[in-house]
Amino acid sequence: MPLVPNFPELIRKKRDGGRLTAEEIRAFVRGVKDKTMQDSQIGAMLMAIWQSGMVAEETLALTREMMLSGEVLRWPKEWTGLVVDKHSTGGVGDKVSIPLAPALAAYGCKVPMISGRGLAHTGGTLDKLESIPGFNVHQSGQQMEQILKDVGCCIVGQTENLVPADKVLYAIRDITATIDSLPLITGSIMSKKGAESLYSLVLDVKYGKAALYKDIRSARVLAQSLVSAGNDLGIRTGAVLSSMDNPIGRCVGNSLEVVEALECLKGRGPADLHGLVTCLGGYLLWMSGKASTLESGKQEIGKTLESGAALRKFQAMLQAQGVSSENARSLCSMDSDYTQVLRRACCQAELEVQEEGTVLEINGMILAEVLHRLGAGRTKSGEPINHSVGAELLVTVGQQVKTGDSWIRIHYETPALDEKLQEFLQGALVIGSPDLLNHMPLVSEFIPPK
Ligand code: IUR
Repeated sequence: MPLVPNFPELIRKKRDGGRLTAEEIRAFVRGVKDKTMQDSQIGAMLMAIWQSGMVAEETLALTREMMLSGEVLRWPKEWTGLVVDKHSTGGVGDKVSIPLAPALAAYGCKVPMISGRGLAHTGGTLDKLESIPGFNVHQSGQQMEQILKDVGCCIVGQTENLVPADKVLYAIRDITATIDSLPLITGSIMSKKGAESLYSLVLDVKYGKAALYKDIRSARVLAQSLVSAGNDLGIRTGAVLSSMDNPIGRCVGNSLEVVEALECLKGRGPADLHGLVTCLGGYLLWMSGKASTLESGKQEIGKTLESGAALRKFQAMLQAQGVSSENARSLCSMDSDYTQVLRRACCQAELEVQEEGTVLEINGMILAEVLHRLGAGRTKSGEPINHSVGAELLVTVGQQVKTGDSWIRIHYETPALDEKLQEFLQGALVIGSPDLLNHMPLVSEFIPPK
């Protein structure tokens, strides 16, 4: 390669379906990191990758180069076998990481979770946690190690030192319609997990109407790509395929999801959320040899939620990441008035059921699109979001409802929930006969480590 890479040439090669060499991929990632590549060129390269794809070797080279764009964390020897994590491909109402990280810490694991912000219509753990005043997602490697020593888990974002290439690519993918690309997702997720120097990792690969991949077959291909990249990096990596048609839990939107995650940590969360947290955590414990069966792994995670041990870890993590002790205590008390700490939107509106029957589905994609338009997500890189925008579902799938029952409460400010949006939102509620109910379990497949 010449000293200054010819970026238009690289973009052209990928655009025309060529295979990039490891050296060319290194030049691309370096150009992203040191800003010698312009944002317009980065956007064009992302679109070329989205269109032409990458073979497995290119995807692995991309993942490694992204990981090496920053610091690769190293942990004390005595933590060998203890450092674990979970990551999801994103969904609607997916707040699983928030209770799961402290639950794993309560079990004795070390969880250096590097998460992301909202991508397209899906929510991001970092945005959710930033609805808590003072919560600081920017932590150095040294600070992360101290928090893992003192607490056992932290949830942080990419920085100039930690997977900086993903920090840039993630934000540009979000605004260039290049999120749903197998090599880009693999590079993004697995570079972060590689930089965490994990022993073991569980991935939640979602499929369905509100997921990036709509059908289980393409989600399975993505899961296999992620699992093989993980194992190539020396991480014991397994995945579950889970359905993402209806939102997870009853709350969608950043601060409302924090409330629901806290309820789960207090042993009172919705059954589907509790089930997903214990399933993913249980699978991770089993996969990494810390539980003898999947069932006992699930039970161990369940115990940390029911005993309050995970909640205490979460409270300690909040304080370690900048939340005042008074606010952390208030959020984690069993009779918390969450609005003392989390800002509540000034306006709420409830929508009514328009026909009698059984709730067959609450379309997470439609709901996410409405919340996005109300300010819960971004359309420009780095744009501020309104953490208080969200929705509470007042009915669940399988429930019998009557005309006039309230089915959803929307929290909004500016822009307002106008008639057009209300009409669009009504399309999310699917009512019908109970024999049309889908009885598929949320988690339908486990992909073991290679
Ligand atoms: N989470 C990430 O960290 N990166 C991605 O590309 C997706 C989810 I999709």
